[in-house]
Amino acid sequence: MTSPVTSRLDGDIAVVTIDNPPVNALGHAVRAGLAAEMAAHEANGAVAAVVLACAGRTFVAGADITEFGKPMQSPGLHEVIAQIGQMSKPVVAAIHGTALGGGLELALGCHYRIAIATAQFGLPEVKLGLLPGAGGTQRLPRVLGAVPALEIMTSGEFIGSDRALAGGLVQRIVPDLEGAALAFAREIAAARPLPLVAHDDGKLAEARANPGSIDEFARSIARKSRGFKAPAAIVDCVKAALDKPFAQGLAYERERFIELMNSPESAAQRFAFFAEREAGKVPGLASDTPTRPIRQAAVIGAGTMGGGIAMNFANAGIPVTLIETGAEALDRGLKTIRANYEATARRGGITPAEAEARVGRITGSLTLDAAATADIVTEAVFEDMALKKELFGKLDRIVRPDAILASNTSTLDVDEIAAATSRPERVLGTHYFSPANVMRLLEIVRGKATDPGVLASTMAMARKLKKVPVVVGVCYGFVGNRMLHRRSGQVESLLLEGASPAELDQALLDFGFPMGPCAMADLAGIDVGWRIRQGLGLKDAVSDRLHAAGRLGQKTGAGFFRYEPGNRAPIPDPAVDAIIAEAAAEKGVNRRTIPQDEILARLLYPMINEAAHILEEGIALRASDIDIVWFYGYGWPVYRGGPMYWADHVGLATIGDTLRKMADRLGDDRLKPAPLIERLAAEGRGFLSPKS
Ligand code: 3H9
Repeated sequence: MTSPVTSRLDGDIAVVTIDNPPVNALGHAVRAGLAAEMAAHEANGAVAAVVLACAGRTFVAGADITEFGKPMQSPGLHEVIAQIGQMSKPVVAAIHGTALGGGLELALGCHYRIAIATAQFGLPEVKLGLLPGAGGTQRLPRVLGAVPALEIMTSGEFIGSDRALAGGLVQRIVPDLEGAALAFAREIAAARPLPLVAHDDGKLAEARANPGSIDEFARSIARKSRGFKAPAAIVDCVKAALDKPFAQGLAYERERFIELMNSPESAAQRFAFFAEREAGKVPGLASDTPTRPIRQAAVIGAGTMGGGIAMNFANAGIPVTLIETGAEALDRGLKTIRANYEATARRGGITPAEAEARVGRITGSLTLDAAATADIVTEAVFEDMALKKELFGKLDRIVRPDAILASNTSTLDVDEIAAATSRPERVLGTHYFSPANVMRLLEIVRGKATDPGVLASTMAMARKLKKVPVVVGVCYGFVGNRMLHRRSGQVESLLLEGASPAELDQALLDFGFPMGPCAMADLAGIDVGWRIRQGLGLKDAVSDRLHAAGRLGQKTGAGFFRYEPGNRAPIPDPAVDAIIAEAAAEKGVNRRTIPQDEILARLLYPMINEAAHILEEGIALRASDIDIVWFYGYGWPVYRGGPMYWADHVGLATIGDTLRKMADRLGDDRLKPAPLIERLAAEGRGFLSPKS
């Protein structure tokens, strides 16, 4: 097998090139190739300096994540980096694309780094539940200072070449990498001593003089990263960088890296990384399916959803027309958008000029004709089939023949909406999640007639809008809301049986959700759920009573909880306990104390059961897509894996047994385990187990 690492000589400069598509990950063959090439150049008296560069679209984007969890083959990355550090001639990393994780650590182990202006740098291991394990926690603080390095490592965010140059992470920004790298290598070939980050701890002086700054950072990161192990471990490693000699700091980092690598949290986060990439692939949809770029968009409906959707386009630099029927509603929608952007600018998220530019990309209109030139028209009007069909019929006569017609329906039949047009093949659903400008999930609802090019173009658009697209089929509520509906069904019966709203919420908060179901209902508005139930002819003994009492949630200062003015923190309210007790008495329910693990099973297992039906019906393409929906649409804690991954770890036999008992006790046949759960449990498999 040919090595992914090769060398060529340009006079007395050796150029070592890593060519390991797609992202030049540091798999075993690369590490072994690097070790061999570096040893050869060290031994070759005709080589005065070495340039380390990468072929393809990027510098090394990290260790090879697919190798994690398996025994590591020698040489390890830290060994290769140590070998470079011991060389008697300079090694220059020449960086383009993204130098990430082990890639940046490799570059930090070289004597010099140069980059082109578009290069980006980061240590995103934290997103995989890991810490930089090849010297990153010891070297980056020595280059940038302890707190700036902590910010980069605990957020996983990338920095650009301007910041890298200013901080001393790179020595030079060059216009053309190849020629400039050779010239730079010649320039420094004879300079001695060879500079190594490990030898220079001047930038640590500030944090050493003020250890309180690290403690303060540790406290703030602990608040923000509840349930995640890696951020605190990164802080510990930086403390080691401050307190211990370099070699001991490195050893401590290694120990903590291995601990995280073997943790269930990291295994779940690594699963999530690949699941997200998998969700972008649609079986039968060729990766080279031609797509049409979206250059102009229109959104119908200037309410909360429509406004949020329009902001997505504006954020991505795409001009968008926001269309409403009444001047007052349009004006309100546009004002809200402006206020949102101004608030982001005040918080420092974007500059005031950028806020103005984004507002400037959104034009209001009171006529549907304004959608005539759009590449995609997104409907975000009231959830009413007759209204949507009428609108799509009208749009059909107005929009360009090649325009995409998208509905933001959260429940309705996209095929029925498409049938109201003469071009059902150009219609699909784009289901955004509230707040639409923040939440990253986009359920793309493929209708039975949706054209592959329309689907591919919408997925490409989603990525441009920085969304995570997941393709789903047509059914009531699609993937996310259909499952959520099952959870909501249990809230009422748990309350009647004796759990308090605070106990319900605490069970999910402890599991890692950012919010419990009762606080979430208060945020969305108790009247919203009430209106949906009215439409479906459903009743809810507790919520209907809250509604009748005018407890509409946060907006009225009371719902399942009460709220102090100007404060969103939910406070348990004895008045609600009385309402629940009254409802339970009326229904003749015997109340009892319900343990937290039972609450959790009652809330989550019915959702998993519904997901099994969703999978069997082919509404989701694969189990891991369901996990992605829950990470990005509902705040499912990624360190537990998604509902499917988690269910596999609980065991489908356990879940099936519990569901069967629940169904019997509550007299609810919908809780009976789905045939897929029964079948997989009988085979000893999980949702995500490969087919044997
Ligand atoms: C690390 O470095 C640990 C060290 O500190 C210590 C070691 C001792 N490995 O995202 P894309 C695949 S931890 C294996 O669609 P983009 C990916 O699965 C690592 N495979 O492209 C996909 O495969 P497929 C720290 C990887 O242009 C294909 O490449 N580094 C890896 O949108 C294209 O990926 C990171 O966490 C990998 N490291 O974005 C960086 N990376 O085509 C992780 C990617 O079969 N990577 N693949 O589906 C990224 O953030 C993005 O992939 C990147 C490109 C920004 C590079």
